[in-house]
Amino acid sequence: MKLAKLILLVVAAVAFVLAGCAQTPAPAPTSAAAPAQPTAISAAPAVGAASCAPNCQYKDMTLCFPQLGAESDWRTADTASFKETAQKLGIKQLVFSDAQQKQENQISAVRACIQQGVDVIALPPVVEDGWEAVLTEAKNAHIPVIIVDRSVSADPSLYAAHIGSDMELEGKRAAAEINKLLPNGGAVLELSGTTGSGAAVGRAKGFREALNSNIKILDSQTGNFTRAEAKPVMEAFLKKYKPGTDFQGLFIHNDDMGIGAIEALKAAGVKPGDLKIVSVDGTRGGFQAMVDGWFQADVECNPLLGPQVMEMALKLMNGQPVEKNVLTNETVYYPDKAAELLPTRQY
Ligand code: GYE
Repeated sequence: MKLAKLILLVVAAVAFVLAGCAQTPAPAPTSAAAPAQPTAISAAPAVGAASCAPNCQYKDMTLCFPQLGAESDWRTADTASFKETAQKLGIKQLVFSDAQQKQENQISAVRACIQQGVDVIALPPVVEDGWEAVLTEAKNAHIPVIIVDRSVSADPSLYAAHIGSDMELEGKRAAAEINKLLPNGGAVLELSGTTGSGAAVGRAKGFREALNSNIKILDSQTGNFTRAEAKPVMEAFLKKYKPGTDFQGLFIHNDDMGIGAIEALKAAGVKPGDLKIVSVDGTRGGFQAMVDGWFQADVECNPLLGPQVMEMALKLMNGQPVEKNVLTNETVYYPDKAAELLPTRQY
């Protein structure tokens, strides 16, 4: 009896230990559904990243923010979020620049920040590729980099963390709306964002993955995330394809391009509701387009990233561990609530 008990105890103990082992490391999140799941803890940077560590405060922080441009209302709100948060928290300096959607300008801005010896760099990369060299330079200078908003293709060991939206999920959400709006199938046109940007690549991928097989993507062209560039693209589409006949819907990668497209649609005599239009961002302009009957859904992408980024930057300065990938919690908005919500929108 005693021996049997002992064996039972040993078996239970072994099982307990094995179960414990199986739980570490924590599995990577399989679904990107918000709210974000904490992922692996970043190994970089080394403890004591700043000389004030482990007692650094916001007043000690010099944060470099080489903004990628001013192409959209989303971007304007993002910039405002960083500037307002920096002021509110009383950080020592926000080193801000506007790269006008040119990667070479962003790279120069990062290099200038490395030269200056900033504490942390928060980089919103205009495109995914081509960051290895400058990220290596920052790493060698022991300046942690937080990739903000869009992603990079560089090895994750070259940066401390990423904070931003799950662009693929946004594309999937847009496809789910188009699937609902075109239950019998049909064809859509895609107005895509900046070529090679994490936002455009992710949204296009997610959209294709989740689109019903009876819905065809008739054509896809970039409008570079701007109103000015989207309008002529829509005009060219309308010369080539007949709305309602050749295509029934539009997937537009951001609200600003949607607003540019609406101008072209109006000029061509298309009426709100003639086409099923799904956009991304959830800006005031997007909400207005829903109120006016042009957009049937707007997939949220939240630009108010300043507070999260500065909180993480302080942790990095203090040599504390941070989550490697922090995803923003987002939803989908519809016309039925658009008029009610419009006055409450912050961007
Ligand atoms: O959707 C668009 C902006 O990278 C998420 O960039 C951002 C995108 C946003 O120009 O409006």
